[in-house]
Amino acid sequence: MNIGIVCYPTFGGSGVLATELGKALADKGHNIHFITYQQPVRLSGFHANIFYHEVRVPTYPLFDYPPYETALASTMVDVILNNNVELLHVHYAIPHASAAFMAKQILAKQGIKIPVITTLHGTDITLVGRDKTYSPVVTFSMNESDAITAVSKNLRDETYRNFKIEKDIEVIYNFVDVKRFNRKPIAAFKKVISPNDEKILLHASNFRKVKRVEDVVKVFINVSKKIPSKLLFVGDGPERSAIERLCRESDVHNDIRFLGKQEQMEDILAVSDVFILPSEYESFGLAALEAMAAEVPVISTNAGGLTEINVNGYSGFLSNVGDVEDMSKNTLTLLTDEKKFLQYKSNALSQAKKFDIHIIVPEYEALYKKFI
Ligand code: GMT
Repeated sequence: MNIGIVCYPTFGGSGVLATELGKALADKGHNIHFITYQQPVRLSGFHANIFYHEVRVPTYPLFDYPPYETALASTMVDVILNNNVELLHVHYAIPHASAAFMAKQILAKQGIKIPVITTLHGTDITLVGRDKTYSPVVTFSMNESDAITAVSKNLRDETYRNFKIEKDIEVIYNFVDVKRFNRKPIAAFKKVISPNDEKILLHASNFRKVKRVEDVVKVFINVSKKIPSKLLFVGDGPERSAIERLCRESDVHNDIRFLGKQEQMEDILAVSDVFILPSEYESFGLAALEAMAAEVPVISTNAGGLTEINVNGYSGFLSNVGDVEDMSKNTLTLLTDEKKFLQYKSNALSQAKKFDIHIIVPEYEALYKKFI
């Protein structure tokens, strides 16, 4: 199949998932055309079946806001016409679904029928898409898509709750390449991070308010009162400088390291003991799934789709949003009982295997086949 994939090229979960999907489909022999404004971060090296088409957004003195959506729709038309693309798969509704609708209409005038699949990822529905500035266009373009998928049951239900959707939303869970994430720790790296074999807590996110990163710091302060430990932060975003300030004001600031944006998450996960995700909402929580694939138990909230991924008392623990004391207690339960910890590590891996790339990618292929 010749598939066009549209996504955000950044470190965000939707872009990561879309890029990994494209790479997996290319490995299976399909031709994949990425249409984005930058090379996606997880797309490196050369693959015979992968093509990258940049969306150029020319500026003009009149444009206070360069019309990205128009540029995107025009690039979609150009790529489809010149590469025999048979289907467009857009990740994140805004503005990808409406740009795809526009491209579809332009091509229809030329007698070309191009199916559009929209995959909803989370904030496109729960935060941004619900805003009345966007919601009429989001609702319309979802309904005009040939198929809609959501990355969890929770997100599907939230979409039905917040928008007037006239068709079925299929749940296709996010996935992880378990083989890639299940790595041996690099001893030299571990030694640098925890020279005296301290326990390592990890958090990775885009440091938005919805992630409640301050709760990670609070949990770490509680945990390090009881056992020697280190905290690693991966990622960057609007809340990062406030979090750095919070850390600097605490007694444990020397035990906290900010690693910034990282491409080799598997190496960082391999040295980590526990992954902390105290989000106010996650439609899925791809970062938690990647942690579980690396045998790292997850301490998370029970918000949104996290309950479908992390199993309380099995692959980790779930707490109410903001219940720092419970999250601290659960972290200590794992880190002070070696037998239990090893059991949870193995459970985390078993749970991640249910979302393995080899199980989920065929679900997308089957969906594409219905329309091509
Ligand atoms: O908030 C983020 O983490 C970024 C956002 C995105 O679209 O890049 O993530 C959303 O999509 C991910 C991939 O499907 C999910 O794993 C995240 O849970 C979801 N974020 C939220 O719902 C807040």
